[in-house]
Amino acid sequence: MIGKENVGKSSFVNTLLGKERVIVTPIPGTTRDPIDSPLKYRQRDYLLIDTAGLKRRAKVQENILFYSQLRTMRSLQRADVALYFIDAIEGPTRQDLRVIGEAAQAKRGLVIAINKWDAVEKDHKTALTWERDLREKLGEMSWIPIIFTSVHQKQRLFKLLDLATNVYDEYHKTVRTRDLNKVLLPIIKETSAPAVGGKEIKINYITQLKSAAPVFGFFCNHPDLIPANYRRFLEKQIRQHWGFEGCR
Ligand SMILES: Nc1nc2c(ncn2[C@@H]2O[C@H](COP(=O)(O)OP(=O)(O)OP(=O)(O)O)[C@@H](O)[C@H]2O)c(=O)[nH]1
Ligand SMILES: [Mg+2]
Repeated sequence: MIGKENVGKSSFVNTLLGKERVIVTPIPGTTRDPIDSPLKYRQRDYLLIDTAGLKRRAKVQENILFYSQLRTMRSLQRADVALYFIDAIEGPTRQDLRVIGEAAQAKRGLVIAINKWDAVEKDHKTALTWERDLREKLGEMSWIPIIFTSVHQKQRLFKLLDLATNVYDEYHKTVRTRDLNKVLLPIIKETSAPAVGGKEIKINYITQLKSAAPVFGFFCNHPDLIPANYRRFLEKQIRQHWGFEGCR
């Protein structure tokens, strides 16, 4: 559980556990150190790691801000999936987006929870608009699933846990080499990488590599000539065919 101070991370943990395991107050900075709580849910074992919230940019000196972010990144190293909490009243800030970007870089599974959804005045379109705006801000990180929660009204809390579980499973999924080649080679033939300096790029073979995070190897000549946008195109094809929601 990561995110800024006072967004409801500890409240979420308590509600899942069904007891007041960690301290909740309206005062920012309530949680000081990461607190681990085991949880059994649908025959699976979880370890919930409640962390100290990120300090708000405007309120503290640079060095305090730096250490609060370092602390969050350190907790992240211990996690398989990070649940990034955003305060619905406040909306996503630049700081939120930067830390989400760093979490994605750290190759952790990611889910974004917009909490305190109860406190937002809304009609039937609000969630859609909210999600669309956030996805726009996320840009190429729009593979991160987004869910609207309210700890106070116990809305979608176990759904959030299910989503995190799904991201974990996706993270450990292996696509068969045969399927990868059968699906992707025709696509690559149809939309090939642009030739650079008269050199034609030929991708001959694709396989998923053994790694902690999903990684795919594309065997080809001139790999250094493949432009970033063609790599993104291939990534998008993999996501379209095999999901990998919430995985970097
Ligand atoms: N309206 C509303 N308030 C909430 C919700 N979840 C938590 N809160 C309130 O938000 C305040 C902060 O909750 P905490 O759970 O302590 O937040 P935190 O993210 O753990 O904060 P730090 O430990 O400071 O990082 C408390 O007053 C909660 O009652 C929610 O879904 N809706
Ligand atoms: Mg807390």
